Formats: sequence, structure tokens, C-alpha cells
Amino acid sequence: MTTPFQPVPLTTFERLDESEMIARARAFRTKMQQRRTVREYSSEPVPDEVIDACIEAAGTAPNGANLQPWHFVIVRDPEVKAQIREAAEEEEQDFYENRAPPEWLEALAALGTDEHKPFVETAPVLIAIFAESYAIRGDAKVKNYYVQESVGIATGILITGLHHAGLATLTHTPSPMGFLNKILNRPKNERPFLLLVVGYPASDAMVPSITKKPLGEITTHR
Ligand code: IYR
Repeated sequence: MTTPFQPVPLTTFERLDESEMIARARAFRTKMQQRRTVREYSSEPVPDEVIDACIEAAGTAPNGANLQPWHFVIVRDPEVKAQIREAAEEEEQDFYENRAPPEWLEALAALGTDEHKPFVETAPVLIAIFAESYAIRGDAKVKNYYVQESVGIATGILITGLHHAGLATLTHTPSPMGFLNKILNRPKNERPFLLLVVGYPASDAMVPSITKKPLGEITTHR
């Protein structure tokens, strides 16, 4: 069953003056330069409306064949957070003690991360992001395309939206993350992509002293 191509006029594109474009791009850059990954959270609750609107924004992401291969589980229940923390710390302990090669630990040294993940319980919201490797329609498996790219772009929009709305985030990637399917009761066509920790920073939150590569280092003109 193929859906026919039925184009409609583009009505939402906003053409701006060049000066306005430059001003907006620079203001956006400044805003994004203020984003920091936060590992110390206040337990203060955050508005549901903010989370919902940002997830709806994430759901606008360009994606393979518009199949929208993502699912977001919003976790607020302290008991579920505790289960996730326990499972994540178990994997992380094995990672830091046994599985991580020395060069990986060396690359992480400047971030000060370790196997302890108190933020999983402290932060008011966790968003577990799942990538649908395939969809299920009736009894049939339907293939999805560019799943990693699609979910990665959606996640970027989500992180940007939450930052823009005044919340801090942490992209947590306990590895492997299969425990999220069990705890959150998600089907096996969904693979855990990332656990996004969301909330307000603790009043005394500290962040690593790191910098971003300058423009000249991340670009080439041809
Ligand atoms: N998943 C581990 C290790 C870790 C890996 C990378 I790459 C980071 O940028 C940060 C942490 C952890 O969450 O501690």
C-alpha cells in the first residue's frame, strides 16, 4: 500500500532580511554557547508542559522517509528512577572497572565522570529515548531508514529546546542500556538510544572546565 505524492504549498517559511538573519544566528550561537551538560541537579519539579512541548518539537525532526522511528518515555516516578539508577550503576561499574580501555578512561578524565550516577534519582525527569529499528504493523515488521541519524537529530532538537526553555540536561549513555526495555516495558523493536536527564542545576552545581573547538578547526571551505 503506497501513499500517493500529494504536495501542498509551503506556507510556513519565513524570509528574513540579511541583517535579521545574522542577528538571529549570532544570538542563537550565544544561547547555545551557554548550554552546559549538568551532572548535579536540584530535585525541584519541572513543568510537564515544557517537557511535552519540547518532545513535540523533537518529533518535527527530519527523518528517514518520515517514519519517525522514535519513542520517548518520560520518567518521573521515584521508584522507577531508583530502578534505572541501580541498573545503570551496575553497568557503569563494570565499564569503569573492567570494560573501558585505558585510552577511553583517559579521554574521560577531564569530565570527572565515574560509576556513581546520583543524578538519575535526583533530577525530576528522565527521558528515555528509544530508536525503533523497525515498526510493527499488525503481524508485519516494517523497515525504518536512517534510524540512528533520525533519532540523533530529534535528540539534538530536544536538548536544544529544553535548554532554550530554561532547563539543564545530561546525555547519559550507560552501556549496554538493554535494562531500559525491561524496566520501562518497551517492545524489542525499540532500542534504547539515550537516557536524557532533565532538571534545574543544583544551586552549587560545578561543571568541567572544557572548551569547544573554534570555527577554523571544524570547517573547511572549498
Ligand atoms: N557511559 C559512561 C562513560 C561516558 C562515556 C562518554 I563517550 C562520555 O562522554 C561520558 C561518560 C558514563 O556515563 O559515565
